[in-house]
Amino acid sequence: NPDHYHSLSSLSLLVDSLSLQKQIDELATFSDSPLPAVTRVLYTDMDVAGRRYIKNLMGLAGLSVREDAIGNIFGRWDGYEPELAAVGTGSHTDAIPYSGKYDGVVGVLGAIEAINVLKKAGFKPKRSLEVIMFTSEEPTRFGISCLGSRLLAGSETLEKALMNTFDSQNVSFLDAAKSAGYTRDNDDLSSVLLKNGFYSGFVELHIEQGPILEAEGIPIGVVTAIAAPASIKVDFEGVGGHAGAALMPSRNDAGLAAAELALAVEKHVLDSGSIDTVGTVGILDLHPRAVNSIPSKAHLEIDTRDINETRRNEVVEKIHQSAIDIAKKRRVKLSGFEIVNQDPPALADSNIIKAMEASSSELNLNYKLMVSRAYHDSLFMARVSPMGMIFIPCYKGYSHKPEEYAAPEDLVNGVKVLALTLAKLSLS
Ligand code: HGY
Ligand code: MN
Ligand code: MN
Ligand code: MN
Repeated sequence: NPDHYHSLSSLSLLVDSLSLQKQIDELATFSDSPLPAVTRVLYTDMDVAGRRYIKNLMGLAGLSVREDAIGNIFGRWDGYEPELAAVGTGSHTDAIPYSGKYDGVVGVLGAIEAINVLKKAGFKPKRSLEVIMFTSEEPTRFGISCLGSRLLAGSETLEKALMNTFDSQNVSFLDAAKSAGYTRDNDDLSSVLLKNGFYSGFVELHIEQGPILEAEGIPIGVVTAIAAPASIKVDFEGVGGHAGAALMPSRNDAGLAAAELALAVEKHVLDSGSIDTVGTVGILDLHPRAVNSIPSKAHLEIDTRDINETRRNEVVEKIHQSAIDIAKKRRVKLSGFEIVNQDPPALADSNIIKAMEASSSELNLNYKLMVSRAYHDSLFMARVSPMGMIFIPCYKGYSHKPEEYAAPEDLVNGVKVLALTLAKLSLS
């Protein structure tokens, strides 16, 4: 019964730290930016090379591998009661431009290593264990975060939207997927949706991407909730003109409208009344992008989040109002205001939290209950399965930049807690 988990302290869990580090370093070489920076964007050649690498490791771990229509990769270890709902674990291996080699990767390579560790320990799963590499967690290519897990969790709107989604080079999602060998047979993506109850539980191992665990010297984070992310695309249009000859009263500068909105994002976030509200403008493109030409177009993309959904939605509303006010004041056209995603937060499942706490304690590892301010595929898996996340410390909390780093002993601890948690959930 799930309200307590079998003590599995008899299992001797031996993590092959050297081979795990070698895999992390090898996977990082599949990158469109020179090391130590990693860039691996959905359906590019480097992404396809990374996928091949992961499928090979899943095969070597004795997992049976399958891929769905958009390239979510599943590696299954059949339990002795294979008809029961399986226990899932996994993360992503796509990497935003000029980022690091641990974000997401730790939860995919670490999950495969956790399987190897349990096999070496002679563990026999009752519920099958399934490692998932989600097809793309980062919003880089199509602006859609957690695209793979969002679709798995059954988003009809996304299914339809993907029929008419293009990247910045005007390549359609379907053509990009086909170029990577997916959606070959037909454009029907409904097969991707997971049946409810497909997993009895889902656990993701991830670096904290924040400084708390390292600062407090605590080796394991047990995530209780994942913050609510939202992203917005905004376009302003003015008449542009000659940067020298047009006098100021006659200008309606789209670039300055965007700059003012960016500062308005910061203002609304800081005025929210909580340190938990965050926001930034990560993309700001000006047209025609010439030093002596008044920008006639400005495109900006905003990321704002909060642990509290209502507070986050209030900030989104205020940003929209500011965009309208700024456009009027500066006599530019607000030619686009698209809320790309405005997701609710997710709560971890109390039983899975208990299993992660018990596993950490059995391994004599101190742990801290904490919220994830970054989003993850677990945010969407929580919609179709009880969810849990295990954090390990990362150097100064650095992430989404080449200095991202997790120490070998932290990787080993994370894999051990994941392995023991999966074992407990498999027997529950
Ligand atoms: O942006 C995020 O929160 C995630 O790391 N992609
Ligand atoms: Mn029992
Ligand atoms: Mn990330
Ligand atoms: Mn991640």
